Amino acid sequence: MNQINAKPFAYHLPENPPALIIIDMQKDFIEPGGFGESLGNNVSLLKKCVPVISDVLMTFRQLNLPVIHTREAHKSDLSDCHETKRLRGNPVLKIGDEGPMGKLLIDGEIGNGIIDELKPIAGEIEITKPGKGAFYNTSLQKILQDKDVTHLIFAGVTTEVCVQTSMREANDRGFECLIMEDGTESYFPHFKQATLDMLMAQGGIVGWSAMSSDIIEAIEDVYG
Ligand code: TIU
Repeated sequence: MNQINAKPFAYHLPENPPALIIIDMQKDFIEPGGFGESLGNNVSLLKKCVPVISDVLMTFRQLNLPVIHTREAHKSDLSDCHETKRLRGNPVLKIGDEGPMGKLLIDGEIGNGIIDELKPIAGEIEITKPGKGAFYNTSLQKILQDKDVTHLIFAGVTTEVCVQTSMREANDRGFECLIMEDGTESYFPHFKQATLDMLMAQGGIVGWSAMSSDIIEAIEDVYG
């Protein structure tokens, strides 16, 4: 069967394989001393999805399927960072300020890099994005169209901010989107559940959700 066991109903897998879109698995959000913690969050809550995403990533790598990693990042001169974003939340350390892992949310700094467990390898695309959504001011749409990719499997952090925004942007661009239920986390567990519910409501108004084990099983079955 060319489908993933998903909610609110089965997710059809097309002939041209889906891309795995891993959103913002960066030290800045997952490790202490980064942008996420500067906003007052308990960053330890996000760790749970790391081994889950790693398992699915290994499946995509073994089958040579498309993988895209995103990073929320700004230029060091902050020319691509709205002042409104920098000041929002009135954090002690703002975007661009020096923290223990380098300048917060700035491209090229240690803290802005993807965590070691999920580091991109040759052939995988890494996109820097100045917004919460992965399509805003990036070349993601063109990259996917050039590869004839129509289906996207989303994982990463945080569920209700960058993952949800990216999935909604993708849905409006005509992509068939699925979110990996155990491959995403939020600083607010009840926001994670609310987001999953919202995305899937009304017959999948934004898309589908599925567990990593069901994703791996179907992907191996169809593309293996
Ligand atoms: N603060 C928060 O929950 N998230 C972000 O700022 N960025 C992402 O979700 N990547």
